[in-house]
Amino acid sequence: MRRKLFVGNWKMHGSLVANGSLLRDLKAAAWEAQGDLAVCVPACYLAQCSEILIRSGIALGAQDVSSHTTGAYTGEVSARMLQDFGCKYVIVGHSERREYHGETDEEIAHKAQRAMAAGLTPIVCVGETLAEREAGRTREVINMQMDAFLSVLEPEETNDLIVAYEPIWAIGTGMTATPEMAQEVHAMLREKLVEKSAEAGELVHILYGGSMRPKNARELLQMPDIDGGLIGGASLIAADFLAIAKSVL
Ligand code: 3PY
Repeated sequence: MRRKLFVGNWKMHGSLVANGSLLRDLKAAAWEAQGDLAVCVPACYLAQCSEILIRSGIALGAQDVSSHTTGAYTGEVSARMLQDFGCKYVIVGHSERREYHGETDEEIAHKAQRAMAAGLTPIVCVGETLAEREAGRTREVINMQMDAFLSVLEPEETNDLIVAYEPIWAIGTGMTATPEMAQEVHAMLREKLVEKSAEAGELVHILYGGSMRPKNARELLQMPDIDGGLIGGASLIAADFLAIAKSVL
């Protein structure tokens, strides 16, 4: 039985003052969550957040990592650097990075490998666009994205990652996949994991990320292959993030 996991993706939001108050509110009520909590914060706030979260039980993560280990890569942050700040997780291949920064499946696979080599758990995001869904290409697109990173991992390494299904058409648009639509894709994702390793099929968390909110969380979280959420906007409000994390029956 996989324990639910709720990961906040703060995106490019926050300030020293706002982060302090959000994390203090979260820490005070984290015991109410029916699962594990983590926040993926902008890189420049890792030091601040790491200090506030010490001994809180709330894990820290980053939103991206370099596909290189070290060297002349201006602006990049390596997996080792993230590990220095106590990161447990790093989001890899979020649709916003694929779309606005041209990240390819190949680069995303390298990022996931770098993260794992440094002892971090990559949260690898996959998802289809509205046009791809409407053309009936969801399975094909998801399989391609999964194959890209699964093919560079050994079967036993596959146990140590997290997959997030982010239907691109449901990000920042207010549209949400119905629980049944989401479950259908999560089941496909689990099939792909099982093909690689039966153990990974059992162990790997598959999070739903696409406008998860307090009002839709309960129904989504009832689905057998939805193991938690990668939560955007709602994770910036402590009460909303916690309300989602309490929506488990
Ligand atoms: C969203 O919920 O909008 C996200 O992109 C989560 O990563």
